[in-house]
Amino acid sequence: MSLDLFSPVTLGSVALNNRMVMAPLTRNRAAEGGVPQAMNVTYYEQRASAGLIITEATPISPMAHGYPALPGIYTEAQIAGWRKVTDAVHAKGGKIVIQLWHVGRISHPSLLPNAALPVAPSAIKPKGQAFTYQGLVDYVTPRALETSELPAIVQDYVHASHAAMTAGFDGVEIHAANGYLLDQFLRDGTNQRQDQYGGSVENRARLLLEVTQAVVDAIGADKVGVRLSPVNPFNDMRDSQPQYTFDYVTQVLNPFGLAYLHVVEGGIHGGGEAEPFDFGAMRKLYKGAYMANLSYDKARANAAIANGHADCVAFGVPFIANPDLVERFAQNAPLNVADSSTFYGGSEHGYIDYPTLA
Ligand code: 8OZ
Repeated sequence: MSLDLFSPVTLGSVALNNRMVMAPLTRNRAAEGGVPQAMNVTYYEQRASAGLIITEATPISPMAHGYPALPGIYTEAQIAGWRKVTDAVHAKGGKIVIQLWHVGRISHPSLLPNAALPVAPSAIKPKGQAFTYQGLVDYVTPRALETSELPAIVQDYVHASHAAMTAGFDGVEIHAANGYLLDQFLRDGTNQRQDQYGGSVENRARLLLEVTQAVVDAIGADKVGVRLSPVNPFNDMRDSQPQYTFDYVTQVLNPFGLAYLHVVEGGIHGGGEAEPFDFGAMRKLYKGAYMANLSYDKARANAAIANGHADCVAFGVPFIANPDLVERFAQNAPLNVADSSTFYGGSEHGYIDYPTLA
């Protein structure tokens, strides 16, 4: 029998009942203060049959915020809120890691302490508009971080990782994808720094590697994953040599012995056409467990696992609309269709009221 989505697998120290991962999904439904609330507990608990849940992207500090109603992972109240989530998922036999997030330039002063400017590797304004509490507003030109400010950001990741352990998570995923802070350092369209964090790919990867090392030192490599998106143009991102850049990043992540590498294998969120990229070649460079993501269906996911491309596959939209996606795939049952008008913010409707099989 070849491996498929229903074969158990262990990623670092995290033992999964199956290889169906719930992808990180921004839903904008946290309570005041970035505190997870009752409907968030229900939402994750309903999806606990996934082999692994990756939480929605979660800011590691007040300056890491970039959208309304995000949960955080840096205050006592946030930790207590998340503890209810992890307890509920564990009681159902599931596993859950939290995605650690700093948005960098994808923010707006109205979302930041003292109306601060968003921070970024370089002072380059993204095209497009920020989601704020006042609606869509043009992005502003961010402030370029001083070299001397970077150690404090690394420490924010460490603080958030300890908070995640206190909150009962099985691990953390470092969000280095989709045009947020760490990805802004990796790709040369957003990184025009002159210091040791810009220029060569070795320099552009430095912040991600320092964050990864610090988080690994804090909680152990077997509880840490990293997410990359080499060619996702969302958030006005580009790199002049994506294959070269991300083949390098993949290879320098090998020595950490991480729980997994999670890769968005193309463009998502309607950010435009993704450049060509050989994900098979990148995957072959990686020595550890590989999590694939990008509009996979059951057949393509099973094929990717059977042929050794992926160890597990993350599904996003299907898990929004189908809390029992694992059971539906097992039975070849029809899937509920997701309502995109309720993806970002709102009530319990479109969040915890999708039906399970009878
Ligand atoms: C969609 C809307 C807001 C945030 C990502 C965290 O792309 C996100 C995100 C996606 O990683």
